[in-house]
Amino acid sequence: MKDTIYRSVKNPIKPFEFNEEVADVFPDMILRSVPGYPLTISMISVMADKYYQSGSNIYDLGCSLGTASIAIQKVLKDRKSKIIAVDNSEAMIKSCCKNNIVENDENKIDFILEDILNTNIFNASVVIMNFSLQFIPLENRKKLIQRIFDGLLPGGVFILSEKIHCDNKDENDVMSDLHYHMKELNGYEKLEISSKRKSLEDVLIPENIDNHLERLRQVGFKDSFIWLKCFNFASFIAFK
Ligand code: GEK
Repeated sequence: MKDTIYRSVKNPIKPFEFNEEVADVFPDMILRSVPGYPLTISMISVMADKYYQSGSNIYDLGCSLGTASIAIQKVLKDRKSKIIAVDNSEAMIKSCCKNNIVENDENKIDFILEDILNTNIFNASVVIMNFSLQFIPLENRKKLIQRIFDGLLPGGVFILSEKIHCDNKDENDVMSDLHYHMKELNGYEKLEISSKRKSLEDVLIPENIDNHLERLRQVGFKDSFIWLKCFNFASFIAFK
């Protein structure tokens, strides 16, 4: 279903919410809005396959419609694993449960409706936050990442994708302009783009790359690298 949520201007523009209206159009919305989304998903499955440890858990925190989990489930095939996919949007989790027709007991996905700040993370070899940390209040981010670190097994990995902010104003302007240009080429109108941007203000808070790397180091990750960057979006892999 096509995302036309911001096509007609509804004043005042309300803060963005992951409600049923968004869940219904989410695949189209994320594909046309996040540069390199399909590549990110397919490479997450490559990294999960590489770093998954037998008998451990995989967490997909802020899973939306479970796209990353489903890609991992496919790649792990009959390797025994437990994929725990968590989101606090009822509309998203309802849709996941309805659509998850893949019957696979070897590496089944448990879809859980929960705030990821409360998720019990243990025996994990792979933890994914694909564009979800940016929605967590700034003051809670370090505590959450510490819990992820603590729940990982030695050798486990944390894969983190985020919209990022660049401190250099010129660089930030170029990257944002390119992102908006991509959205226009993907069929969004200028007004739609600016209305969505307004609704995301104070809801999606991007940080700069150094903040991310420094926090990963502070909680204990021994190495963290950027494995993908496209315009003002980046994805990190951190090793315990
Ligand atoms: C993908 N990872 O397709 N607890 C649980 N879920 C949350 C919380 C929270 N506190 N805050 C936000 N979310 C997905 C895409 S979308 C990214 C992730 C985007 C959830 C929120 O409900 C939404 O489903 C998701 O994080 C962010 O690979 O829309 O830009």
